[in-house]
Amino acid sequence: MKNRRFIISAFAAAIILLTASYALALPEAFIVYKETDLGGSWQYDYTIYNISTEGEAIHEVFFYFAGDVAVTGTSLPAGWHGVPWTGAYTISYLNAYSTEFTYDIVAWDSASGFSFTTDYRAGNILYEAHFSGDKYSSGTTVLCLFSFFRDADGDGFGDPEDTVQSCLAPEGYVADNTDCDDGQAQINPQTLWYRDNDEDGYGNPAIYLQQCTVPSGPTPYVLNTLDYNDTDPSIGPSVKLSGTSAGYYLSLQAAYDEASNGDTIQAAAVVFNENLYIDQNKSVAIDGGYNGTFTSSSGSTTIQGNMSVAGGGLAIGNVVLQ
Ligand SMILES: [Ca+2]
Ligand SMILES: [Ca+2]
Ligand SMILES: [Ca+2]
Ligand SMILES: [Ca+2]
Repeated sequence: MKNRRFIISAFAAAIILLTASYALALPEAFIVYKETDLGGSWQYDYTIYNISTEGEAIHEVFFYFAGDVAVTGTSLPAGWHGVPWTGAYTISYLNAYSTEFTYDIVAWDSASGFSFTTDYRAGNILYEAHFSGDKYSSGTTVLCLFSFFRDADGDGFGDPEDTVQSCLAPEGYVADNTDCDDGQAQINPQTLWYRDNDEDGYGNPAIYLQQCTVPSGPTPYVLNTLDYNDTDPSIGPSVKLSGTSAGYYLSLQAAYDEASNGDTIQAAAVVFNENLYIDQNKSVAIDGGYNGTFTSSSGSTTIQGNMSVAGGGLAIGNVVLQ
C-alpha cells in the first residue's frame, strides 16, 4: 500500500512537471495601451510587445470587446492589415494581421500604432496573439500610466519637465525625475558641493552638502575639493603636477603616483603631514615653496613624515623634511 501510494504520487508529480514545461514553452505577448477621452468617444493606442522566449514571431492579434461596440479604426503599423479596421463598424472584436513575414513582431521586439476609437470606455479588453508555429496565447491588455523622464545627460536622473507616459522606459528616459540640470552629468541629486569659505574657487574637502542645486547662502560652494587652506584665498591647491597627468592634487603621494617620468611636482609653501614613498621606476622632481597660484616660488615646503626612496629617481628643491 505504501509503495502504491508512492507510485501514484510520482505519477502525479510527473504530470505536473509536464504541464509546467508545456506552459513555459507557450509564447507570450504583452499588450499595453493608452486611452484618451475624446468627449463622447475614447481613443485607444496599443503597443504589442513580443516576450516569447522561444523565438516565435507575432503575425496576428485579435482584440475582443465585452459586447458589441461602435468602433472606428484609425491606424495600423506599416505592413499590418485589419478586418475590419478602417471605417466605422458595430462589432465585438477587431483583428489585425501582418501582411508579410518582414512585418511580423519578432521576439523581444514591439510594434506601436494599433489605434481605434470606441463609443464607450472599453478599458482593459481581452486579446489573442498568434505566433509562428501555429501557437497562440491570450490575456488582457494593460493600461499604461507610468511616467518616464528624459535623461539627456545620461547620469541616471530624469528631467521633471520632460516626460512621456509609457509602459516601458523609452530609450533615453528613466523613471527618476530629480535631475535639476539635465545638461550636465556631474550635476544630480548625488552631487557633493564643497564649501569655499575664502572664496578662492577651491573647496574644502571636509565640509560639503549633497544636493542637486548649488547651495544658496552667502558662502559659495564649488565642485572641487582642492583647497589646502580654506581660510586664506592666497593658498589654493597644495600640489600641482605638470605633464601627462597634469592637475591639482591634495597630497604629494597622489601627485607622485600619477606623475610620468620627467614630470615636476610643484608643492605649495605649506606643511604636508604625510609619508612619501618613492618606489616607482620613474624620475620626478618635487619643487617646493610655491604660492597659492603656483606662479612663483619664494618659500619652502615642509614634509612632516617619513620619505623612503626604494626605486626610480627623485630631485628635490625647496623642501624641508621634519
Ligand atoms: Ca540626467
Ligand atoms: Ca544631470
Ligand atoms: Ca576656498
Ligand atoms: Ca584657500
